[in-house]
Amino acid sequence: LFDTHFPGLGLLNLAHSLRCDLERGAVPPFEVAFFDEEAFETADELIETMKSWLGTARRRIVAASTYTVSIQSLQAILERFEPHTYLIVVGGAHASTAPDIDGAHLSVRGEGGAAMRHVLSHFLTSEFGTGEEAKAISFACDRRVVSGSPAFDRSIQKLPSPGFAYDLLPPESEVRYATGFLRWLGHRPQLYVCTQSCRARCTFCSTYLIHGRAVARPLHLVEQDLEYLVHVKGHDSLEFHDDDLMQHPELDGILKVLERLRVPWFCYARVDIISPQLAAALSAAGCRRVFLGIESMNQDKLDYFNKCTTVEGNVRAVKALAEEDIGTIAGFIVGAPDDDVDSVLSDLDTYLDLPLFALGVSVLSPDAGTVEFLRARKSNLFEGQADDIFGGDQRMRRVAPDPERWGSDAPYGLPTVCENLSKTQLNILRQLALCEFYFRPNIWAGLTSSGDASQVAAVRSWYQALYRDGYGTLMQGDAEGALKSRLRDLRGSLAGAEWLLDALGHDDRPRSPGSVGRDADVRQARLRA
Ligand code: B12
Ligand code: SF4
Repeated sequence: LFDTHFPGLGLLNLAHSLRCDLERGAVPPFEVAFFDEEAFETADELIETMKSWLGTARRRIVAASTYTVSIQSLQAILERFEPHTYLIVVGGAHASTAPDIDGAHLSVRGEGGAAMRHVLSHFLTSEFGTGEEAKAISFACDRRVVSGSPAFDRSIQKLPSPGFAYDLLPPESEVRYATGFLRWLGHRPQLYVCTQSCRARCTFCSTYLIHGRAVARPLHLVEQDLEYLVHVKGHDSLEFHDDDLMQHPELDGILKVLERLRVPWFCYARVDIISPQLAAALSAAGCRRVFLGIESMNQDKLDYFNKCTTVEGNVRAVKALAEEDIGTIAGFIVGAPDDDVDSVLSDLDTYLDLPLFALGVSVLSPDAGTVEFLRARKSNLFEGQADDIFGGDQRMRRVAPDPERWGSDAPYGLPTVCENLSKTQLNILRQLALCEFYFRPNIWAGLTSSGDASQVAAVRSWYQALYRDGYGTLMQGDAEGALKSRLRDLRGSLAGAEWLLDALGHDDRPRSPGSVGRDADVRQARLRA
């Protein structure tokens, strides 16, 4: 009920880009379809449907977008396509940072428009793999291994409206796109981006490795895209998945367009630019939720993450948005090298004092290619075995989560980099932070304030899961010291709380230890992929 599921914008962008290439005669004739795993009950069904659509076409190409967390399940699917019959191309977040992927013939780093144009035009010719458009493609041929380097085509600046091939999405009767309840603003949301990359360089983030320098879509194209989504496709709410929508140089113009369109919307933003004036302008334009990458309320940690923000700035931004009735969803990262129980709890206390709508808590992940990843490789934590730890490749072109070794807690199949706390302890602190934040009557009231029955049901099902899997696990563990007293206080605050009975639908209680899942969201993300 509370699961998020969105169409992959990367693939829709590539399909649109190739269709534009076709119109100007830059690629040979082709047909394209988009297959969404969510529309199928099983992987078998997905694979059979794809094979059936590809039928007996002369050239059958399967293109897939990659995430580190789900790379193994994707590989298992790709390996079901006979390599002599289908050309398998991968790209996206994981391929850009760790391009050696089993089961793929070609792996593309960075933005894929130019590379796909090259594949369609030149594969199996002597020109394949040569020239600027082939720069991003890694492949092996005749015992020759070609290692591509990231390429950024900046196509978002030029592609005509609507920018993404939304028309390829399966009908709503087959797959339901849904946002998480934290960002739920309408019944038919759609995803959109009009900028790529970010000015900042936070140590844990890989956006600039995938997208290069920041780039923005011109206002007149954004206007046409948004009108298409609202007036032609009938979406009643929008989600901007730009890393930081505020960095668009024509933001004022975009806000005017949105004000005219009169749909509620969500976006991500950095704190440093949110002023009371900007918050007022966002609100007037229909903005109702903003995800702020606050990450920590401890200045040393912000500096360690190279966040280039301040604790005071965090407070100012949240208050400015709250004044305008915009709900802030704050990011909180636990597990920096120096973190310990006391530092995480004192960080959490500061969050609890902020006028937030919601909180997202994650355990610091040394994602491939990031500064965190490079630091982890060099750190003493892994006693000189870092190459082996991330997938067994010294050049770090192959990074594979290893859940058997590192567990399926977040970050899935990867080690953590905290020197004082184990991965299990970090995940316990994560659950504690979620419980202390959400198990407060004002937060429940805020999340359910829309009065829409389906939304309340989704929030309730999430609260039930948090109570069962989060609170239940916490109460069954052996806590000591500061953690023990926090748990006692938490239990005390919930005892007999009327609002909680309402939130839980009156009937949920923690299950036995064996049946308690530790990281349901990552597991669900994997299953979905
Ligand atoms: C939107 C988004 C989501 C949406 C997903 C919507 C969807 N269905 O795609 C939601 C909120 C669900 C989500 C979830 C997660 N996300 Co996310 N997400 C993003 C975000 C902000 C934008 C992606 C996007 O749509 N961009 C716009 C399109 C046009 O760009 P693109 O997808 O990158 O595609 C271009 C290129 O990558 C390339 N390309 C992409 N696919 C392909 C395929 C081929 C064949 C080729 C040739 C090229 C190619 O060409 C495209 C056009 O230029 C990115 C950050 C970013 N700015 O990229 C993070 C990001 C991709 N997510 C990230 C992470 C970590 C996650 C989560 C694991 C978070 C979590 N802890 O749960 C989950 C995992 C989801 C899963 N699969 O299991 C990381 C990825 C790290 C990694 N190495 O995998 C990123 C980079 C964030 C970051 N800054 O670190 N995410
Ligand atoms: S501000 Fe956000 S998008 Fe930009 S580098 Fe930092 S984490 Fe990545």
